[in-house]
Amino acid sequence: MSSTKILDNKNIRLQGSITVPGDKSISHRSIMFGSIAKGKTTVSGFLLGEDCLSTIDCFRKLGVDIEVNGTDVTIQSNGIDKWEEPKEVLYTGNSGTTTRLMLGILSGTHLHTVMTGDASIGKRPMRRVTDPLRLMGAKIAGRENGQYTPLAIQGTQLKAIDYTMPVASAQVKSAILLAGLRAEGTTVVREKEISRDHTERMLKQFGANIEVREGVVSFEGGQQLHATHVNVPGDISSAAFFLVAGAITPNSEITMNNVGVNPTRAGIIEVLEKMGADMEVIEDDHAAEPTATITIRTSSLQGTTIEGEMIPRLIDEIPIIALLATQAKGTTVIRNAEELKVKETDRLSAVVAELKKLGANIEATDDGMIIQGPTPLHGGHLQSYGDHRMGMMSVVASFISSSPIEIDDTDCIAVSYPSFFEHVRKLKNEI
Ligand code: SPQ
Repeated sequence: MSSTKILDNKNIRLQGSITVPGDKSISHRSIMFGSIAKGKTTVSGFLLGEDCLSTIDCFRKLGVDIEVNGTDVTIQSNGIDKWEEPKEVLYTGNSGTTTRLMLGILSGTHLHTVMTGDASIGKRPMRRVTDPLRLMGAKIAGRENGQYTPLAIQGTQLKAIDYTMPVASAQVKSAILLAGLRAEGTTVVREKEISRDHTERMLKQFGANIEVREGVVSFEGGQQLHATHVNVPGDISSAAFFLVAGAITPNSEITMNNVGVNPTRAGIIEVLEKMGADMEVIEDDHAAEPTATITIRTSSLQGTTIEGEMIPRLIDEIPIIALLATQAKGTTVIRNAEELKVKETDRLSAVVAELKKLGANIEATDDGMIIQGPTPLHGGHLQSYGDHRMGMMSVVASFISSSPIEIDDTDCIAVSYPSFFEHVRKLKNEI
């Protein structure tokens, strides 16, 4: 396996401030919306992670002119009606967001396209998207009746649907809404638990008339998007690793500015507050996406229960929250998190297996885990499973382990946080 790292972080503390990279979900959407709209869209704070670069690559293959200059991106598009039929397969890499949202977008175009991704994408379920899209009239073919990539999409005229979501998923909701842009009639999506709402916010930002009320999103098809400027805030899912690192590593204090704190993403802040973390959150911007400056210090933590509507608001943070819980006094119970089984890897089994190797008292349940703490962790040899969030969780564990931690395949961290090790070096001080 490539990029094995042996981390000996005994006797360190974390001190200082960092600016976490741009939000992955919003960065993807900025390229998608900017490519659909006719004209020039500019983006600042774009995440140069591998997943978002895959999205750029797909739209370039559709003939959209996209220039990247540091974290500034310029998208010059003639609009969705003028996209070119790509001669090559669209490669979505490791990105579930790219794959699922593109399905929704491409279904309503005039184009034939084929999409595939890496080995992990090849195992992630797509019927959750292809089924509702087929109800809209989409023509999609793929392995196991459209469950797995590679997927071939023959664009066609779509019709609107009124859809009640069987799982809380922003990717499913967004794929339907993006297909709805090209559909005849009013598209309605109903959610029992609210998933991240970046697509709804960005539709408004690009001038669409959309109604959002108590878990029901509806809007009229055929609306044009208008090119604009998108300011991408820092990714709270990336900040989460340093929020937990700061709380569990002795003698630490970390400040992060410009962190996106959209309420549909900010579950980890509520959990840290409930667990008694020494933390300050100062909201600074109320633009399309709210942001804050967050300071966290070494904390004395209590176990808690995380379940229900909270789960979609911190779904990607559960691996690092599990590590946090090993250092909290008492029992932490995580329930209703079965969606973790279909991420880049089965994050439920992976988290339990890896933290057990370090001596954590953690057991898997059908839909979550139970963790008893606090437990001192020792070193060990961990796998990342090629999953960026598992890789970063293992690195943070090394800040409190009594002996070195060896981690296989840390290259995958570049999927969402290419400057992660640089930030670790910046914050790390030997005591
Ligand atoms: O894009 P991908 O690979 O699915 O990335 C993940 C992640 O950990 O970064 C999930 F594995 O984030 C998803 C998130 O879990 C990104 C996302 C989005 O941008 O809409 C929504 C969530 O997925 P879902 O399945 O709940 O809709």
